[in-house]
Amino acid sequence: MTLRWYGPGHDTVTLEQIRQIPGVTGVITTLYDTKPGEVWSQEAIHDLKKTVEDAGLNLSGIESVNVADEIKYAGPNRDKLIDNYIETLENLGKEDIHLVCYNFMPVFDWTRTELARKRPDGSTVLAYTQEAVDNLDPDKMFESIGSDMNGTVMPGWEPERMAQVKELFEKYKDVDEETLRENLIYFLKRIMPVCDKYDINMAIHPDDPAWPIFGLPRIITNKEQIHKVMDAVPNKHNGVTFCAGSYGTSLKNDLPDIIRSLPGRIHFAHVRNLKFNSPDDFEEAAHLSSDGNFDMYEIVKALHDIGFDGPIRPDHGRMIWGEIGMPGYGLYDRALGATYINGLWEAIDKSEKKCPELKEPAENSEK
Ligand SMILES: [Mn+2]
Repeated sequence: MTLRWYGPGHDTVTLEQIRQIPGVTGVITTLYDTKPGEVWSQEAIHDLKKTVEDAGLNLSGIESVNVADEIKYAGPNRDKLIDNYIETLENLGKEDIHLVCYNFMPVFDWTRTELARKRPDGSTVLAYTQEAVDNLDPDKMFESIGSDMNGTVMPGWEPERMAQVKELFEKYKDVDEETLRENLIYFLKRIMPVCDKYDINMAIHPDDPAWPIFGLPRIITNKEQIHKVMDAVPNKHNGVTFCAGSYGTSLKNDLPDIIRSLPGRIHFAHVRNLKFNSPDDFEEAAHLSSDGNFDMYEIVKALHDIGFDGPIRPDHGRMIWGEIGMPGYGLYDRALGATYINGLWEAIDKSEKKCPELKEPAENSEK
C-alpha cells in the first residue's frame, strides 16, 4: 500500500505521518519543480529517493513524469522532447525506480468543477457537473480551480501551464482521437527500448472525466480504447494505471470487467469511490462502498484475482476533521481509505486461501 506524496514544501502531509498509517510502506511521488519536457537529473532523483528512504518508506513509483503537450500534438520538437523523456527514464532506471504513471490528456489534466462541495456529514469533496463545464470558457476553468486550492498548487493546474491555454487549444485544432492515439503509440514505441533495458513499467492514467471536454479528444476512457493502445504496442512495459475514480466517471464502464481484461498489464492501481447524483453530476465519496456508487469489494477482488502485485493507493479523500490541505490530498481520509482497502485485500486473500474455488479465472490472458 502506498500514498501519493508531493515532496518537501509541496505537501501538507509529512512522510513521518504517512509512515504511521498501518500497512503503508511506500510513497508515489514526483519531482514537482520540473516542467514537462525537462530532463530529470539522476542527482535530483537520488536526493528525492534518499529523502523518502530516510523516513523509512520506499519510493514505489513516480506519478507523474508528465508528457509535454508538444509530444501529444506532434509539434516540430516532438523527437527532441521524447529524447529528454528517455533520458529521464534512463536516470530513473539507474536509481532503481521501475514504475512511471503518466497521462496523455490534451491541455487539461483531470478536471473538477468544485474543490470543496459540502456533503451531508459536513466533509468537503471534489465534485464535477457537466452543466458547469458547458457554461465555462476553458480559460476561466483555470481561474476557478486556481482560486480554490487552499494555497497549494494542484498537479496539472500549475499557473505557468494555465497561462498558455489559448495557444494550446490552437495547436490541438487538427488533432482528433485517431491522431492523438497515433501520437501516443509513436511515443510508446520510442520509449519501449529504455523501459526494456531498465524494466520500467509505464502505466497510463485514464482520462478524467472519461469523455471529451471543451472539444478536446480523449483516448483512454473505456475498455475498448485502452485495449487499442495495449494491442498497438504489445510489450508488458506498456501498461496501465487502473484508476477506479477516473474510469468510473462513466457509469457505462464496468470496472471489475476492465480490470479482468488486463492481466499482466495493470502496474498501478488507484482505488476510490464516487457518488453520482445524476450521470452528469458526481462527487468524490469516502472509499467505503456504501458511501458511493461502486462496489469496492468487487474492484479489489478483481485486482486480487488477476494477480495484481504493483503499488496500490487510495485516491482523493474527503476533507474531514478540520484538516486544511490540498483538496483531495489530505491525510485523514486517505489514511482511512488505505486501511479499508487493506482490510478488503486481507479478507479476500485469506478467504481464497481457505476456499480456492472462490477465485475467478482471469479473461483470456492474451488481452
Ligand atoms: Mn487516479
